[in-house]
Amino acid sequence: MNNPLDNSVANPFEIAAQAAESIAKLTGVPQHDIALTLGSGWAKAADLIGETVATVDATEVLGFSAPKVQGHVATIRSIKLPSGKHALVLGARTHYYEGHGVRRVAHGVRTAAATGVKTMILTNGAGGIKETWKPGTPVLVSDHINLTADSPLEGAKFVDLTDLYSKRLRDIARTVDSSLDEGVYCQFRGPHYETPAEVQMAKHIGGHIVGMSTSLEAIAAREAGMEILGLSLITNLAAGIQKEPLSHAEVLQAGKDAEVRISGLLAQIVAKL
Ligand code: 8IG
Repeated sequence: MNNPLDNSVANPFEIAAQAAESIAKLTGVPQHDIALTLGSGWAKAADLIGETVATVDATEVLGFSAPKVQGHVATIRSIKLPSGKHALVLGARTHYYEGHGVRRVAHGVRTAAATGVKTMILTNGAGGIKETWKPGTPVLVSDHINLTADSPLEGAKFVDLTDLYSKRLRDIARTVDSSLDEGVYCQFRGPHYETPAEVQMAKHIGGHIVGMSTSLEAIAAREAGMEILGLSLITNLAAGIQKEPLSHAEVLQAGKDAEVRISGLLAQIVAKL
């Protein structure tokens, strides 16, 4: 239960470096090139992108802890792509709403960076504001609005976030599926879903997607110098956009229903990186 990241005098980058060292040891792969965080609905992609070299229980790696949400998995997988590149699949996202602070949220991407990763793929399940999006629609994240009022950066680190979600990588994704739409991701703290009024606020300030992850991780990934691809699976229309109340069970089911299709899409995108 003791997590070294919770010690405020510890250096999170040092802990990420140590975590990367154990991943190298436990997987036998000294360096990784691409990392993927698989959110709800995206888990099957891990089986499709290549050959699994090793699966590590995330709790064996420094700084990681078991996720509390049903439907989330706590493994770290090393996968060899047909291209020969090595992908690290992080099934162990810590959400901001868990209340363990931004260091734990950023630890996955910081560890990925420490293993040598240059391309970070962040996926999530999310609510859609655009009425043309049906549940099960995958969309590219074009930008974000961070509504957590927090940052994974500590101290005077003025990191540029222009083109945070790489235009180059979005263009590559659209060579796989030209119908892929894109939108601005609004990260709310959660774990409650939004009120319809909050969804209207998100819409008015330029948001298209509402979720509870990704933005803080993307900031940490950019700080670490990685290029970022963001993908959301719209599992539900946001509160008030859909007439029915939101249920976590239905959200998980929509993710399951779309999983094979969107995981295939993601695998095809990864093959082009
Ligand atoms: I799946 O409608 C999923 N995650 N904030 N709002 C927020 N997060 C979500 C939603 C949603 N659906």
